[in-house]
Order: sequence, then structure tokens, then C-alpha cells
Amino acid sequence: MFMTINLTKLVFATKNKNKLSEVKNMLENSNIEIVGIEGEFDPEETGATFEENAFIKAFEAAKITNLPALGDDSGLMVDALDGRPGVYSSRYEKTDEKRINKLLQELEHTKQAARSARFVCSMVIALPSGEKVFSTTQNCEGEIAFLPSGSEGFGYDPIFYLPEKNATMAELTMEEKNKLSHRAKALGKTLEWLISGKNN
Ligand code: ITT
Repeated sequence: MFMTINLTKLVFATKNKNKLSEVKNMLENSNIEIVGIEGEFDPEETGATFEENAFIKAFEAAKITNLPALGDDSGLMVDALDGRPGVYSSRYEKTDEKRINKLLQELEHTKQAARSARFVCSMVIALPSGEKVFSTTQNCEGEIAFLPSGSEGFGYDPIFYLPEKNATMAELTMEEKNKLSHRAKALGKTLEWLISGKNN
């Protein structure tokens, strides 16, 4: 007998309120409901890749809530730093401001042509049983600016420059960011999979 899994309601396995608002905004006109996770949620991110960490978060949230869960692990990979901070993006320093300042300092002597970088987002759907039913990893290409600019978004957005927009990610509205970001692309693939019905 096949078991049909209800994948129209998912719990989002994050403590990051900005990620939650972006995903909720993108799902506004869909029939997929996403709910935040209540209380303490801080599983140890021991994975070596974004995908492994997204699974760790999704499985933990699915176990706690007994609902299918969506995990998002994301970060910034800078070519001149051989891909750092990468999976350590949130552990690179203690606050967004310190993370930005440290990164700008590390790139102090790096010319514009060598400042290419990408935001990466892995999304994984896990079930309370521990089964990983979906995963995708998507990128958004850009450059590290010389100075922070803009006050929208979060994290590294003020120093992530998008040449085609002539703006940093933090100078875009949430709607604009949600058309091109790593998270928007990953959620797009996730939705395609959810809607295609391959999940039942
Ligand atoms: P959860 O683990 O609870 O989801 P978190 O903020 O710790 O929350 P990550 O472990 O995935 O999330 O770390 C992501 C890091 O990359 C963190 O420092 C973010 O600020 C940064 N980041 C991720 N997406 C970003 C985005 O869209 N814009 C700017 N910075 C981003």
C-alpha cells in the first residue's frame, strides 16, 4: 500500500526570521502553506556541505513537529577566498556587521575583477521518518562590493553587488530580491517538484 504524504503544509526549519519572511512572501499566491518553528531551534550544523546542513535542520524540525519540513542552508562563497566563508558563513563572525567588516578586510587588497562571489542556497524536504524526499542547490552570482550599501534584506546583502542591477542586494526591495536570489531559485525548484505531484 502506498502512503500519501500531505506536502501542502510544511514547517520551515529555521530560526532566521528574514528567511521565513522571504519564503512566506514568495508563497503568498500558492497553495503551499509554510509555518515557522516555535521556541528554541538550533540543531548543530555538522555537515560538510550546504545540502547536508539543510537536511540536518529539516529532519530535526520534522521530528519535533511531526510535519514534513523544509530546511534552508545558505551562505556566501568568495572566489578570492577559495570559497570561504561557505558553509561557515553564519559562524564567520558573531554579528552581521562584524561578518561584513571581516570580509571587507580580508578582501582589502583584492581588485574589482577578482571579487566574484556567489550566494548559495540548499533546500531539502525531510519527513519525520528521516527520509529525504527532495533537495536542490541553487546559486546567485555577484561581486563583493568595496563598501556596504542599502538597508533591505539581511546578512551579507549590503556587500553583495549585482552588476546587472547596478545595486547591492540590500538596495533591492524584497520583491526584487525574490525574483533573482539563490533562495528564490531554490524555492522555485522546490515548488516545481511539489506541484508536479511527484511527491505522491
Ligand atoms: P538557520 O540555520 O536557523 O536557518 P542561519 O541564519 O544561521 O539560520 P545559515 O546557517 O544557513 O542560516 O547561515 C546562513 C549565513 O549566510 C548567515 O550568516 C546569513 O546571514 C547568510 N545568508 C544566507 N542567505 C542570505 C541572503 O539571502 N542574504 C544575505 N546573507 C545571507
